[in-house]
Amino acid sequence: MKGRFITVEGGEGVGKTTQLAVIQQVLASSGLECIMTREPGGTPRAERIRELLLTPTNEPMPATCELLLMFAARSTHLENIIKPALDRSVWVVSDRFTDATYAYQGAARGMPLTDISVLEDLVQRSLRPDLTLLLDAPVEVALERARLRNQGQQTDRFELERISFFERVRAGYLDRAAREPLRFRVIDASQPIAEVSASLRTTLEAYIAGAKVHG
Ligand code: Z5A
Repeated sequence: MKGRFITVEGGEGVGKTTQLAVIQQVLASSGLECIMTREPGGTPRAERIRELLLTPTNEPMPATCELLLMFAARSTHLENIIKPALDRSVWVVSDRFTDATYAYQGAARGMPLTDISVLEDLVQRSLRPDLTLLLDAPVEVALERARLRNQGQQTDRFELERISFFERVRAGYLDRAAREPLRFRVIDASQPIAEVSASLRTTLEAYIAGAKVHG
């Protein structure tokens, strides 16, 4: 069976990192070799770009610079980690990918979606995720979780944004999910952790059963 490219998306604090272990466990118990990775990041160079993107500094970051850095990190991540794994028929799970760019730099920051689409084609050619798990919860719920988790830690550049920014991120994600219902599965992430895990498990097991039929 060929490898599949799965992305996990959702706003700040919605619970993606918490649920990655469940996803990994479902894949492993189905006998599938997989790698877990993240964006921005996933390779040493891309992790350095992540630092540039997340660390607040006195120099304002133009939205265009932010957009290009996201795709610069994605390019090295794709060529050095994601594509080689898929070529070896390994499944790849990425904590965020290009839907995050459409939601954050597009819907929230206001960069034209047509510009994002041009960069997507340039960097990814025809590669798109096979399955996207969108964890969705009201913004106040997710930000409160992030706030509790971040106590005593340094705030990153995105965490400095207002609630309206994260409302636009959420709307941007839901809009993309509505446009691509075959690729997206929207998971209600406002539930307790165990219930979100159970929904993810059921969704993923059904997807894997289908993948085993199609090869
Ligand atoms: N970004 C972008 O702008 N454009 C792009 O193209 C890409 C990214 C790829 C990366 O930050 C930032 O880059 C991100 C978007 C931007 N910024 N924002 N916002 P990151 O990777 O550091 O942060 P993140 O992706 O937003 O993830 P996060 O803040 O770490 O949240 P999370 O992984 O979704 O949540 P969590 O850490 O699993 O859970 C948060 C807390 O809630 C934690 O204490 C859990 O124990 C708790 N939790 C989790 N689930 C539950 C439930 N169900 N109930 C109760 N409590 C829960």
